[in-house]
Parts: sequence; C-alpha cells; structure tokens
Amino acid sequence: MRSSRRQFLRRILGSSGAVLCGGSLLAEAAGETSQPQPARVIRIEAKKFTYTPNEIAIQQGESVILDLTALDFVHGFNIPDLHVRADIVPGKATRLPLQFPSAGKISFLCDNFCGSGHEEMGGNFNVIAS
Ligand SMILES: [Cu+2]
Repeated sequence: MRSSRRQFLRRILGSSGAVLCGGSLLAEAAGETSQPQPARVIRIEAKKFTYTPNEIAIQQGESVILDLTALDFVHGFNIPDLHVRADIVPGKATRLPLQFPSAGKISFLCDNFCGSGHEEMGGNFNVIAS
C-alpha cells in the first residue's frame, strides 16, 4: 500500500520529486493540477407533457452534458437564451454539451407540438452564482 502511494506521488510530482511524505503533500499536489473537471452528465427524460427533472441546479461556469431521452414521442428541447435546440427521439440518446456562463434562471421548453399539454412542457436551469 505504501509503495503504491509512493508511485502515485511520483507520477504526480515526476521522478525527480524528492520529498515524499504525508497526505498534505498529496492534497497540495492534487490542488496544483489544473486539469478541467469532467462535465457533469444530467439525464433528462421527456414524456407528454413534462421533463423529468424540470428544475435543475447548475453552478455558474459549470460544464454539463445533457443526456436527453424521450419515452413516448418526438419532443423538442429548446433553450432560447442559449440559442440551442434539439429533437429528442424515442430510443435514441441525444447529448448536448453546454456551459452556463451567467447566473440566473434559464428556461427550456418543448418546441415540437406533442399534444394538448404541449404549451406547458418546460423547465428551468437555476444557475447559481459562483
Ligand atoms: Cu411538445
């Protein structure tokens, strides 16, 4: 165990890393790496006449990938404020990578007529200031 930890530290610090000691060093080394965080995948299901979930909290600046699925019909997914839209086709995964640069409420809606409740089919991203 100890030697695998040492190997891990060596990988982070490079083979010339002379100081190999406690966990604080490990934390420091991890903090120094400026690797971008992987995008969070948010799964959203569309079904007459709702999206689940339909209220989604996002951190300002966060990168996400929407993983959209329709359960019953071809629905639309439109985010007017971001000028983004897609069709959501049953049996087919639709993935939308997005970023949210500004805090506030950003609405999404179905823009493919799907029946009597179509006009009510929508939701919000609640983007929290960081
Ligand atoms: Cu609709």
